[in-house]
Amino acid sequence: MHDLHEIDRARRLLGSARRILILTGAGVSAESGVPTFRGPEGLWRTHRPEELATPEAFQADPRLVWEWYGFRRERVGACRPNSAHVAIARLTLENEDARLVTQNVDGLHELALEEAVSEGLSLGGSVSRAAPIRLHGSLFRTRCTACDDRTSDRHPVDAKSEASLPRCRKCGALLRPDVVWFGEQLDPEILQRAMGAAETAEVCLVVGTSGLVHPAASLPLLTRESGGVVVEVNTESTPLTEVAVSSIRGRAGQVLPSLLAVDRNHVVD
Ligand code: BV8
Ligand code: ZN
Repeated sequence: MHDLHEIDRARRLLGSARRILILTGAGVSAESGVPTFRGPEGLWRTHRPEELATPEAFQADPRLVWEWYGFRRERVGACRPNSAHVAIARLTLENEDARLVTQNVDGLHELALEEAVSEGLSLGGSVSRAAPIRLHGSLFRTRCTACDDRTSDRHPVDAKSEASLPRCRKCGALLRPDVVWFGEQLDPEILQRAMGAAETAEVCLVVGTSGLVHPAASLPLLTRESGGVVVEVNTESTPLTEVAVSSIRGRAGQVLPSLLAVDRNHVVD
């Protein structure tokens, strides 16, 4: 059973804070059925994600890499946001000083936000501000390898042959998934926004990340260096546990609804 004392302490920290940064990783989508990177299903056939999610792998065998992204698109396309995604969407709609930064490319945060808005939960807050800052791109977007045209694309991928792979609607060149691969720089504007949110946050809530991939894993350190505190939710301890003032062992879908259901007006100091 979760450490209720720890959850209560974290609730107080979150309840008395305005400027909150939420940083999520694959663990927040685990209960939706999305395989994590380091979890048991992280392995795709005989390839480690770090091997396939590289420009070198795409250069060497675009058909194999597209087959992997096609598999993930199909798998993730059948998944629904879970109660952790919903709790986060509500907090970012309720509190205009809350920011969501995600490493996930599964689009489940966006789906949870759309549904919260359609349930009338936008409470006049601007939805665009509540939208997740996507550090590593999206499974459901493509980018042209020649003219850099970017577009959303939820179609199944035909990776039977190189000739059947997705092509650019503008110049006909080969498309690639619009994600950030290992060894590639993140979009500077997106990284700047994420670092800005980390520097000004009073609390950085880190949910379901192993904290091994940079620069994402350095954002909570930035919050701490800027005088804020780190709260972690993970089923296991991670390299970020030692920088957290509160680290809750539990599944995001079970912990976040109670952790974030903070009535801002009645938080007793
Ligand atoms: C870059 C998109 C400039 C593609 C991804 C500094 C030190 C060391 C290395 C580096 C460094 N700086 C740069 C590097 C290199 C590299 C890196 O970090 N390598 C790692 C492996 C050591 N970084 C880069 O290449 C970045 N680019 O820095 O450019 C540069 C370049 C070269 C050299 C210097 C500078 C680009 C990184 C982005 C790569 N793209 N994704 C795709 O998805 O296909 S990363 C991808 O993997 C995800 O987006 C995510 O970021 C990462 C997986 O991590 P998690 O999401 O945390 O998932 P994981 O499975 O690991 O953990 C899940 C956690 O959840 C676990 O802790 C588990 O316990 C927990 N959990 C499970 N279930 C639950 C749960 N928790 C709660 N509830 C549950 N139910
Ligand atoms: Zn093109």
